[in-house]
Amino acid sequence: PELHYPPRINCAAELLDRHVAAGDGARVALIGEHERWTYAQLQERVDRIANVLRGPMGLVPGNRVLLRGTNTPLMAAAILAVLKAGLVAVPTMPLLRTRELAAIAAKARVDAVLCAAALCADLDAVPDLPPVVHFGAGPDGALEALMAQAPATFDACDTAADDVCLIGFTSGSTGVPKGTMHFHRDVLAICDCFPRHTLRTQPSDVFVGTPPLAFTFGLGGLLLFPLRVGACAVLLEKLTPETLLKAIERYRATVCFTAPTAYGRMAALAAGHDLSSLRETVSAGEALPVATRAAWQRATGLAMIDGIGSTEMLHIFISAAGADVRPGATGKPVPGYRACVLDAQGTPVGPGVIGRLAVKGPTGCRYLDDARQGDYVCNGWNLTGDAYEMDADGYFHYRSRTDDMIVSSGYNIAGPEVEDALLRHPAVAECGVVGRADGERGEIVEAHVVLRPKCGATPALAAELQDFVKGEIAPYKYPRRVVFAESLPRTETGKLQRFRLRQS
Ligand code: 3UK
Repeated sequence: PELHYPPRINCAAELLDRHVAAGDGARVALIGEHERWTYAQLQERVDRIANVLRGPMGLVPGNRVLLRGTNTPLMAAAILAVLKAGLVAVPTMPLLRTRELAAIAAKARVDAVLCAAALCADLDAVPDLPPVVHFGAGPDGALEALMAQAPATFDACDTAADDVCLIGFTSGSTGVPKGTMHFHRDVLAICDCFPRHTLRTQPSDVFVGTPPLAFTFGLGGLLLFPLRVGACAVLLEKLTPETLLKAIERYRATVCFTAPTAYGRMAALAAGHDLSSLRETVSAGEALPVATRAAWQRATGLAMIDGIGSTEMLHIFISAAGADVRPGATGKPVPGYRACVLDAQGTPVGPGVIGRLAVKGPTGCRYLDDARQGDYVCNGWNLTGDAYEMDADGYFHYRSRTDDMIVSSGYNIAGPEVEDALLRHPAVAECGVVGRADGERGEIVEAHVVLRPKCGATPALAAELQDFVKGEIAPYKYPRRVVFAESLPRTETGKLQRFRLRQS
């Protein structure tokens, strides 16, 4: 299906004002630790903040606003206000520190900063930053004080569908974070693809999950998607697997967004929790191991939706739900997107051949830094940096990041496949598999393993795990080295930091 939007459209007005105008202002939009806002109440907050931005803060359309805060209704309102006022949102991850924030502020050339009071210390040390307006300290918050003085209504800025409204920064697990620009129509397009066709969002849905709103996975899943259909989002700070389970129970959540590792941990803790309200659970950020999918299904009866997305593409573009789920595969292109697998020369390969994933659709990569653009976009196709294989039925199977393929004695070995095998062993809670330089074989397969409680980290167990892998997949892929660890290094977005395992 082709998506058509009018040439002038404001995504925040579409997501928010439409519901109030249609008489749905009394529906609950956002729930936080301390508040529950209807669509009408959210609209009023958004309008007051928009008036503050365009009034006392002196901003004009096109100006860029750095946002920093954990997942709260006020943070969500601030993001929407920036969009509604015709400004550009530059959301930043709560765990970023001074050095990273300085890099982002400089690259995005931000004109203003809105920051949760509890997180402003890291910004104080950033050089050449515009004045920081604090929020989230109750009536003492600078933003709250300005909001109280500002008019309660704001007419959405008359923006073009292809005006930039969002700059998303990649998590930058290896290098400097890269800024990706997205238009008003992109924000609407992601709402009209994956959630409409795969998740099938309903107005009665209650969304909950862990990804930060500053991560486009979280921005879509915990704010844009629910608002698009008039549903409700629960925004909670510092969720752990245990507190997320409690939140699902307490708010009778129907849709959950989080990363594969969190589902693995939640599956182990699910007994004793009433998760019967859940309708769909979405996993993204990294590959979903077959064992994790199975454990979650045993614990909840739910077939998980796996989906691959990226900051560059804004959200999920390959996925599957319900009867279309095929364990081990990510799925098929989400309606609106096309995908293929290319060889090193850029020629499409047929089923059963591993190559570089290429995708095309209503959204796509636009780096702030023009010099980077060719790294991701080639002949109109977006190259995500992932090695994928398509099967005869058109399902896409994730293999590894293109540059993470382990080459051992001439064999190409994908770390996630070995991880997938190890996770089927009852003693393994989490694992990460990387290549370790080796004089004889080039690289050897090295497994970092976190054991389940009460499993002893013994040489005998290491040998047992090696034999186990040889029985599950081609024996040459078995980990010649097994390292037991207490935990594995992960990014704020739930991704395993393989480069840190290789350095350890
Ligand atoms: C990897 C996956 C296998 C893959 C994201 C959903 O993760 C997101 O964005 P990032 O920019 O990273 C993108 C890269 O992460 N990846 C993501 N999902 C999967 N690999 N299976 C998956 N299901 O390497 C991809 O290129 O941090 C995810 C929605 C929005 C997002 N920004």
